Amino acid sequence: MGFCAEQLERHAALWHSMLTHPFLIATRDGTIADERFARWMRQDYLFVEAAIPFIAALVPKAPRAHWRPLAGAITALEKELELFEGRARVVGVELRGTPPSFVAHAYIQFLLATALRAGYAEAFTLLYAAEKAYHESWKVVRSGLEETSPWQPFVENWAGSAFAEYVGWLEGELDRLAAAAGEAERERMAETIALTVRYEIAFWQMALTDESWPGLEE
Ligand code: MP5
Repeated sequence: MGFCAEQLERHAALWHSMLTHPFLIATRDGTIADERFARWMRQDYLFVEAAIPFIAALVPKAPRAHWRPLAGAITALEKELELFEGRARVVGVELRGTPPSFVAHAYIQFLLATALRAGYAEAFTLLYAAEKAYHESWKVVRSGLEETSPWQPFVENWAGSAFAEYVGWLEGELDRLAAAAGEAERERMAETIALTVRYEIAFWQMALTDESWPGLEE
């Protein structure tokens, strides 16, 4: 069994909590409150923006063969930002001007710190885990979302075949990096997967509940 399959099995309970999160279920069922979905849009827009310097910081550590796919990922992220802007216009949401929530801020710092401080295999693990998490999460939404929903373009973006292919590439490369890593590095990679999935759950939870900072609630 490859590293990715092994880790999905090892952290099955965490993946299950993520994929059954009430935010995803309510979005799938069309019962998500507009304000909650708007909160996710505003906060995820900040996350996607931060994902660009995250990937850019991976490039100097990456093997030459990864430069083109990583550059492609940056281009895709710019398009994704346009997707958010287009959807926000359609539903009348102001994307800009909201500061990051505590959870979004923490997750973004985790992204950037990992890119700058960790080795390539560990940072690539974070990229894989975050992309795999969104691919699987939006497949849950796709399984019940009405065709006419304004959120269908998000489904197409993350649950569609082009993204599936990209996640498949990440998986194959991560399996190879893990096979070449030593025991201690492989363990850090495994921890990165668990931590990333915990952040993903926290992010859905924040979108569902609030974007305040601890101790500063009104
Ligand atoms: C992704 C995302 C997917 N947009 N937001 C969170 C909280 N996790 C993962 O990453 P990308 O870079 O938008 O494909």
